[in-house]
Amino acid sequence: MTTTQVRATCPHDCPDTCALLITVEDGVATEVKGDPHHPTTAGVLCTKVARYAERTYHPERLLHPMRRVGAKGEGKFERISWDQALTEIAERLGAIAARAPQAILPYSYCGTMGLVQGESMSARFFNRLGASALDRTICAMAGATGYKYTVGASIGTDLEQFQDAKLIIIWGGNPIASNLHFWTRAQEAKRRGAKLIAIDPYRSLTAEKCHQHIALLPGTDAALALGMMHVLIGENLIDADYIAQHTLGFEQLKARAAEWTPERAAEACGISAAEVTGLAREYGQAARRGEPVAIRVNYGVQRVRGGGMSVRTIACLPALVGAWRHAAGGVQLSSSGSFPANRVALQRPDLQKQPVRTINMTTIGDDLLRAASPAFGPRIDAVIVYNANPLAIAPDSDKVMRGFLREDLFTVVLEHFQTDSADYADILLPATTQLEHVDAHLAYGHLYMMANNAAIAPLGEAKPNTEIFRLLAARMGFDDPCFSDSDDQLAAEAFDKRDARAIHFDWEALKQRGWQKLAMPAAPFAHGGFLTPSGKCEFYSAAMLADGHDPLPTYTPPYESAATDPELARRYPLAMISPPARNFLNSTFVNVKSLRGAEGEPHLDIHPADSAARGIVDGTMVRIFNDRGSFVAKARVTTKARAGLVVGLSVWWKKLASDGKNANEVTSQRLTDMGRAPTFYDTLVQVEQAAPAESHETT
Ligand SMILES: Nc1nc2c(c(=O)[nH]1)N[C@H]1C(S)=C(S)[C@@H](COP(=O)(O)OP(=O)(O)OC[C@H]3O[C@@H](n4cnc5c(=O)[nH]c(N)nc54)[C@H](O)[C@@H]3O)O[C@H]1N2
Ligand SMILES: Nc1nc2c(c(=O)[nH]1)N[C@H]1C(S)=C(S)[C@@H](COP(=O)(O)OP(=O)(O)OC[C@H]3O[C@@H](n4cnc5c(=O)[nH]c(N)nc54)[C@H](O)[C@@H]3O)O[C@H]1N2
Ligand SMILES: [Mo]
Repeated sequence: MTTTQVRATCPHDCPDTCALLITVEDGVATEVKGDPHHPTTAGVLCTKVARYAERTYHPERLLHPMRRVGAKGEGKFERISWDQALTEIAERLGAIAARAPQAILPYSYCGTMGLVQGESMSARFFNRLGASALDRTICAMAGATGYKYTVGASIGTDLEQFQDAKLIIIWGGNPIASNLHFWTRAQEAKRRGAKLIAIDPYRSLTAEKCHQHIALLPGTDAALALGMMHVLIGENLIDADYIAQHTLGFEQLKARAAEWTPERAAEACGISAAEVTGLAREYGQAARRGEPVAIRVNYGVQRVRGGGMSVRTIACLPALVGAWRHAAGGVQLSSSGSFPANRVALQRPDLQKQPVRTINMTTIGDDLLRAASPAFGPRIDAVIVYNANPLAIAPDSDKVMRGFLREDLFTVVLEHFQTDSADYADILLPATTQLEHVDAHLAYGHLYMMANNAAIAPLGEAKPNTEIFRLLAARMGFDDPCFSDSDDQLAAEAFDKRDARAIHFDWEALKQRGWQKLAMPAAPFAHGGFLTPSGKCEFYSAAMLADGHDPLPTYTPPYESAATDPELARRYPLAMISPPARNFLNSTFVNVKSLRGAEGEPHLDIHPADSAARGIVDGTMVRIFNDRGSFVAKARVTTKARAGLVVGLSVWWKKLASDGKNANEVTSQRLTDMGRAPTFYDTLVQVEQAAPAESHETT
């Protein structure tokens, strides 16, 4: 028997991007471990990725191309050859492209975060084809935009510094579930005497383990941050030197913050004024004592109408108290802006002969149902889905389903499994998993460039995304030499070596070693150097004004709230959020039995006051509904959900739920204030006992 160990990287959409060691025995991957030497992975994997081999060898892996034989959505397919599949796709796309190339739309997100299997050959293909561009907004664009206005780029406190902080505010994140290796650092900080505070409407696994939990109403974070500013400035808990040297617009900010008394903030957030004042004092006084104070702001705050402004407002706090002076102070939203990823080389936008329209992936439901018009352009006639599962993860799911049901829509899906989206494919193509292909990775939670070597041969007839688009390009007669680049050639271009941060990037060396840290200062903004137009932390942003926003931090209540729409709130009085379940990764892993077993079935957490008013007891099957749709879940009566809030941990495969639906039946396609992003957590619903037929199926 030959046993080897292969260096790999976790491909999933998670800030941690772990370094993996794959044990391969006679060509079979038998163990997936965390690299003990990689400083952030430190030998520890989450339960999901520890089962990556189980997922790869899953009996339901797609192993050959297939053509639909049943109705759309029915999921009935027949096996065909690669040659037949490629011929049919090239013919269908060729005919559409001859008429209107922009009628073709790629739909992809971060099923893999790899720079190669993500957008490289695929982007070249669609650029050359002249297809519509996809605005990839489904996750992070609101916060990234707000942060950019304020700090200049997605650069912040290094994960490896957090253990030295004396106060950590975990703001809208649940790291025990979704950023485990940050939680390790936070726990170390706690052991060294730090205080941990969670700001979250839900008593998540993480909030439960913090010293303090502030359970505000969803979508009200900017009001809380403004209330904090009021106290910080009013009680002179600010760093006047840092403000004078490295910030812009303090006087205007001061005037704005003056309007936000703790009482006003508390009222908006549904918490007490003492909580607002207390939080500001903890933060400001620790900073005043010269202690590092750090904020980990995450995605929870962004998925609401004012999500961009919330992140922007929170991102002002460290500059106000001078927290950036310390390597362990400041704020981390995402580290992705630290990486000089060479997207131009990978994606070759120059292959596009003329400008194309952009379709927002968040509004795929509406856009698939739109007719051709001068404003919209051609109707969407073909969708190529890869690295994504829109039927499960996009908002307003009923519309998404109706769009994909269109008989005149040609749909190709590249997948590992027959997901909810795959059921709607005309042609379904088997893609390789991370164990079977090569890739290069950046991270959005740490600062290491990462390599993934192929550990095993592709299973069945599966092919990497890159190879599928290479073959399609050849079929379509695209003869630019770039369509022949190998995956190693692509990976070798992943980072721009001319950028000093990636000076140590060398693909062959990275493949050997697995990971390499960027060359970055430990405290990125200790001496200013913000990446904004002014080079300062912009409390006042002229760019925001030019883009039609309030140039100062402000608070906008959620679309679906009593403050904005009292009539709607009367009919649908409960706010619903659907954050990630610990054992799933978005909708990935839901079909892995051991992990689905750990989650059980779809649940809805509801506060005792709200359940009692509806005659619901623990275990009742309930129907959650609003004007957009409904889904069924089993009630868990718990004070983890604050009163007025219900929580449905997500994202379930619809077909693995008793009613064939999930939380996105009730979420809306409305967009955030900036970044054109989704408002998953800006959703009002009503909850009632499910009719016996609906509850029967799961009992
Ligand atoms: N296990 C697991 N890990 C994941 C994922 C997964 O699905 N499962 N998904 C990955 C992806 S794609 C992403 S983007 C990240 C997400 O990473 P995080 O942002 O850490 O996501 P969550 O774990 O959902 O934590 C969000 C928390 O915000 C809270 N929240 C909801 N609305 C609000 C609000 O308005 N204000 C505040 N302050 N809090 C609010 C929720 O209750 C939840 O506890 O995680 C990644 N990691
Ligand atoms: N209600 C609600 N909805 C949400 C969220 C929420 O919190 N609540 N979170 C949102 C967020 S943050 C995000 S990021 C999105 C995520 O949405 P998606 O990016 O669509 O993520 P997944 O649902 O994990 O689907 C990814 C798919 O890619 C496939 N895949 C993985 N690797 C490869 C590969 O190499 N090749 C090919 N061809 N396929 C591959 C996987 O098998 C999987 O089915 O969901 C969003 N939707
Ligand atoms: Mo995400």
